[in-house]
Amino acid sequence: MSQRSVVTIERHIIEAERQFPEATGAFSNIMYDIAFAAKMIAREVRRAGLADVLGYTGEVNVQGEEVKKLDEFAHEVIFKALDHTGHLCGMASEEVEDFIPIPDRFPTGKYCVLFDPLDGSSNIEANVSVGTIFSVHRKISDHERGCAEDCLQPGYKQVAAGYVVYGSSTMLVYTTGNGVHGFTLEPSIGEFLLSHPNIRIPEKGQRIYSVNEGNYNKWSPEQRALVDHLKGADGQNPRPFSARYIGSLVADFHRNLLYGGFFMYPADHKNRNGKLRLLYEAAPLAMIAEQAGGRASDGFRKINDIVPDSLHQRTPLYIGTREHVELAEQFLAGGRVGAEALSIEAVAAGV
Ligand code: P6P
Repeated sequence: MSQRSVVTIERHIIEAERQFPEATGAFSNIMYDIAFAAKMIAREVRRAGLADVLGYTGEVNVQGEEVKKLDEFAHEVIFKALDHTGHLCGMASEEVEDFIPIPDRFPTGKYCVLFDPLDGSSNIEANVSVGTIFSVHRKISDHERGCAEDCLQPGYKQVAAGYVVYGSSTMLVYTTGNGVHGFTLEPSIGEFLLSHPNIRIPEKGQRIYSVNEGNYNKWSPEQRALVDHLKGADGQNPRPFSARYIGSLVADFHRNLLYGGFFMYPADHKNRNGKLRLLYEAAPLAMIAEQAGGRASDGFRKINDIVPDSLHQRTPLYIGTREHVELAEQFLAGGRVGAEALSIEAVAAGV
């Protein structure tokens, strides 16, 4: 019988909080509330095959996408789990165009939470994994209760970041800047149990690249050269990568986090800033990737150095195994030279 104790996410959060004597518990409560919302969403996602849940509300969100009921449900669950607690000064959600103030009837606090309530929801009807992504910042504005300025912060200022992947099991993965920890939901008791302590992207992990190659003709020559190199089409890579693309950011990222490899959503001629959102998709995942020993950039600069201008601004994203993201940056800078200029070791390693 294993002597390893069962660590719930609540216990993990409390033990982490004890490391900060000045902690008021507000931050811990936010994490509990997010975990609670995740359980509620997981239950509905598991039932997504039921006719009464699927289908469209007929409304359109800020992304111009028809809103599936589960998107809306997930947004409402997270909002209602957090709006009354007195710990937040506001929120931002993929589903809502503007900054979301705390309702006047509730007190406010010193944190704000940004979230994508159900990323990849277009995959739900195909039973493909989907996810929730969240980012936590401290209040910085002088506004009495909170305002958009509190959300418009660069990723390096995040105090916590995480995601929930609703797949064959439901996992919540988060960091507060002290490593990355994964919890798997045990549905029979309704608890997230620590299953992946101190996740690190494997140093010599799998050589996987993840990108929608259907956009190849819209990419820059440098981006095309990169992907040609990754699959050995340029004759300069003795160890071609494998391609994996789920089309669901959280699922693609989660695989890279555990196995190695990297995910790309490049800019293209139509979308000069790519498709993914900086504040509640790229930045939280970038904090996790960096905490797990990986790297996240827009192809030229670290994601978490980008100072945002608007809540829903987009960014190209390259994220995962550090060496792989750095290789992408070499190509995008146009600085990639032929194999003859690389060290013998690098060529042998198929970098
Ligand atoms: P494409 C899902 O719609 C999403 O926002 C991400 O989860 C995913 O990585 C990306 O878009 C897929 O986009 O253009 O490849 O279908």
